[in-house]
Amino acid sequence: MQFELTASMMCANYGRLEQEVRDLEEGGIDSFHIDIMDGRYVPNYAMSLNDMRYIAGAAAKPLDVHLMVEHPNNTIELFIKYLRPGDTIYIHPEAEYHPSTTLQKIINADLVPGIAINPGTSVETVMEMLRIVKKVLVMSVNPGNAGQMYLPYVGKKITKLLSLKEDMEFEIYWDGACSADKILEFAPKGVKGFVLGTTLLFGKKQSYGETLQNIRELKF
Ligand code: S6P
Ligand code: MG
Repeated sequence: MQFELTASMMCANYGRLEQEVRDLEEGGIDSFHIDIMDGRYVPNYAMSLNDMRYIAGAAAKPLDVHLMVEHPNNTIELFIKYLRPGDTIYIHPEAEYHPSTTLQKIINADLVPGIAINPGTSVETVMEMLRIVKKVLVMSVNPGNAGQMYLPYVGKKITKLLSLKEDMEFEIYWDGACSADKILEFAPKGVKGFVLGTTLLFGKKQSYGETLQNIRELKF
């Protein structure tokens, strides 16, 4: 079964960041998920521009930049500048007065436009944007931290999005507390990719390569 696996780099070991990037790429990761936080939209800082810039320079695989910041339209050029065609930027629509203007900037820069949907945000409130974006990042935890519990009511929202994705031409990605049972349940239904953090990938005894191979060999 084909699905994408993305490494949540806020969970990486910053004492050996370049080696982390290399180990993940050699282990078969598909992309790097970069959680940018401003301490206002979410109560945390996690990663910032320089972290993203460093990983962009070290990585051959694409970046998947998740902006958890207020009014990303004000600062998005800072991020766009260091990204390559094919990299993705997700914004949170409720953090912006005119989210489609910000999405257009992402499209104009030859990047992949995405929106991230919080657990408490309904599909109906982002409906018009589903026609603009190529990717929808469904948050299955509240944004701000790694290592949180999965919020089960998010499953119903994924079912709704799955029924819209062909017509509106977007793909669905999972972010938050991603475990093997979630991949087993949602990959066959059509969820295209999964962000891996502390639940499945980081801080384990086995190597990234072993973990990623085990996930790819899951029996569906
Ligand atoms: C949360 C962030 C996520 C986390 C990811 C970590 O604000 O957007 O990308 O980094 O959820 O994974 P885990 O398995 O520790 O929840
Ligand atoms: Mg994220």
